Amino acid sequence: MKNNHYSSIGEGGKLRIAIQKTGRLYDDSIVLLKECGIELRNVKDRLKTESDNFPLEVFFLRDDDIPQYVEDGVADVGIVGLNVLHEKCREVDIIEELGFGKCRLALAINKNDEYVANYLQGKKIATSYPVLLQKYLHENKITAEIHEISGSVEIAPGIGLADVICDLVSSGSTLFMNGLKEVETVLESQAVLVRNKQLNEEQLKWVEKLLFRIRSVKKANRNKYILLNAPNDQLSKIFQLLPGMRSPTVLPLAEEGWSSVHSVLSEDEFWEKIEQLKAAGAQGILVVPIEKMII
Ligand code: PRT
Ligand code: ZN
Repeated sequence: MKNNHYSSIGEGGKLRIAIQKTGRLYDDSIVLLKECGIELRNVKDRLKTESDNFPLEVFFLRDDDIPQYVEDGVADVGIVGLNVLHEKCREVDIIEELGFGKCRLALAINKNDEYVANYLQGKKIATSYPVLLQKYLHENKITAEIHEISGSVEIAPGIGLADVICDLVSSGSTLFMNGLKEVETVLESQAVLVRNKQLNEEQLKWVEKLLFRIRSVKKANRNKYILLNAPNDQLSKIFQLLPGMRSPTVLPLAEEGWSSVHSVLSEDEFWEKIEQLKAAGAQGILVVPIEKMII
């Protein structure tokens, strides 16, 4: 299908985004757009919807179809798992990792088997990801038989269909419940924003605006706003722990010799920093979420 479809940006048109219709990526995709301040008209039971406060049209599709729709230019951008994207081998640009839908495509074997060297040689492996598995086997010089099945891959060893499986894993409980253990990672995956390769200037401009909002939301989600009280003679120690965006904000408290310090903390170092701040004399620590972070 040709790019620059009639309803894309230009002459009152809208940027078109493809997201999963139902499934594991649906809720997070809708929440992300919402956090970006993009309000969608009624999204339930629709093939597509649009926003009135951002020029965006949303197509709801099966995740497997999203790479092709974006490659063909039926949608300008899309949200899809890296696992599906790489399996489908479509020519699109990955423009942002979105941090949700995290999982890994992994090889798993019977939990009672010892995973010795060359274990996989000559084995029968069941998977819904034959392309990614073939690539992995080739790169690791393993000769094995790929048995492609479309769902419930985890039951394949139990019914004698395969010796090994190659499937998506997140918590690992499905493997555990089926008497399997994970032995190799084929691909680390998460949802990504992809873009058609031939967008025009106007389309690119709106993709950039969308991307700017997504990055601000992601940054805000990764950070917390922190407020604390500290004796003035401890402030320099506390400043070292809290660099903030530029430097912390300091306000005097009504009680002499004390100050209120405000700053931003990244989630990754959060608990460690809180302990260090307490040890440095901080009291009354408040931590609040940040809605957007524009730097
Ligand atoms: O209908 P449509 O084709 O759109 O949906 P789908 O059924 O193909 O996909 P869906 O909704 O199940 O998953 C969409 C995407 O979510 C996947 O392509 C991945 O990118 C991502 N994702 C993240 C996962 C998982 N985590 C996941 N755990 N997709 C599937 N699983 C399954 C896995 O296949 C296994 O059956 O969950 C089970 C394992 O989970 P744990 O937690 O027990 O390890
Ligand atoms: Zn699917």
